Amino acid sequence: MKVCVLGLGYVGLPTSAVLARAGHDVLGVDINKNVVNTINAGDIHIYEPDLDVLIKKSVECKKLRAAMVPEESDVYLIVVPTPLSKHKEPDMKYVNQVVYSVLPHLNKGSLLILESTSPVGSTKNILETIKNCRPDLFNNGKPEFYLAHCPERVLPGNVIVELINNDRVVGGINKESTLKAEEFYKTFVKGEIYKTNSDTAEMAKLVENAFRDVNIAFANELSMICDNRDINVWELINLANKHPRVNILNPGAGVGGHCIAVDPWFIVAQNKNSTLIKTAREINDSKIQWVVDKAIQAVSQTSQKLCCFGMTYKQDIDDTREAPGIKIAQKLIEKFGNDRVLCCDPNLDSIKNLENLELGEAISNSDILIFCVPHKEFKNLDIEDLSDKIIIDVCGVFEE
Ligand code: SAJ
Repeated sequence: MKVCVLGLGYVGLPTSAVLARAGHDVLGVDINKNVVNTINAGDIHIYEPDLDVLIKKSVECKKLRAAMVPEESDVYLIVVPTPLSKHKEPDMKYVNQVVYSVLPHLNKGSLLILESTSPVGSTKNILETIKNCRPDLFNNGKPEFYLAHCPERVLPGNVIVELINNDRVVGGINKESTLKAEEFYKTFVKGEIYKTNSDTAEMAKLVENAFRDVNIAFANELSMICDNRDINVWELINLANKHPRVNILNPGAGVGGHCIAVDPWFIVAQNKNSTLIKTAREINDSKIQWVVDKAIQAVSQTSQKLCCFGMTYKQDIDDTREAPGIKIAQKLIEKFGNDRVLCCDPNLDSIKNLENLELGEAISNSDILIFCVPHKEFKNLDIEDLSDKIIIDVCGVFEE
């Protein structure tokens, strides 16, 4: 099939590569000219294990090419960002833009799939747009094309493996669309494909990430409750998890990344009753300030220097999107100034607007060490060697 993938980011590019490997003729579309040129040269603009080899091969054997505008295809996949507006509402402008860009190319029999994480009702809204602009694609009010939502569910760092092996949920605007989308995913997915309607598919993705956020909030709340008591929260969670039906997640410096800290707001924006989901978001966001306050309380002399360790949004990756460590460092710099606040992340070459010190140098130059994510390099440190330092370990680096 000829497949047009709209958006060549963290999910769209690996998806294009996997589709090309499965034998489809793939056109990747992106509004960024540099991205298009990079892909056409057989290179990549994002890091993801094994992606470079796959893209190079797909481009060389002419199964994948990139362009700035879509072309007539059998399948269109929308994989563009759906960011959060400053009012914490989903911003659908990129989805709307690509929908308008494919409208002239749609035919009777075309399959259009929305993969971007979207608020409930988004796929039906696309149907309305098509109805208004392309009435020729309807017969007695019935669409003669196929339209479905199939949320992406991949974990950054393991995208290629998960794109193929994860189970998928597909939800069409009607039964025919669901079946058509299922048939398409079966050409490259080994996991199970579960069929539902488009509203449920949209909500499933939001709920998966909200579930995780609520559970992390529980762990974060516990860590704040246990602080200043003779209770080590890590030991506590470990003990509670011995119960056969309890599985508490890990507290940390806050929740980062582009999914878990964002998607639950899509539910809150549409539902005034989602008190628990909203509160969980607030607890996880507040953890950042809590860490900052703890660091401020630890300072007893103006000569002391503080260092934040771990500037990515989680351990052992190089992605800094919404990283709590960066926010903590920025707040501490506001309070103490650039000279007294240092940063260290062995996974990053540089950190935007912050100086990144090598691990040994960072330790020897600071008095108060704040660990924000448990990178393996930090776990290898011997706490005995740090006995002259004040350690704020909010992510369990030194726990079993
Ligand atoms: N975190 C904790 N405690 C924990 C687990 C995570 O504080 O016990 C923090 C992490 O440090 C990080 C944040 O939560 O800051 C998110 O990390 P994550 O590993 O839970 O999730 P992401 O954002 O890397 O990827 C998630 C995945 N969703 C789930 O695991 C439910 C992935 O499957 C989704 O496809 C992806 O979001 C997405 O695109 O929505």
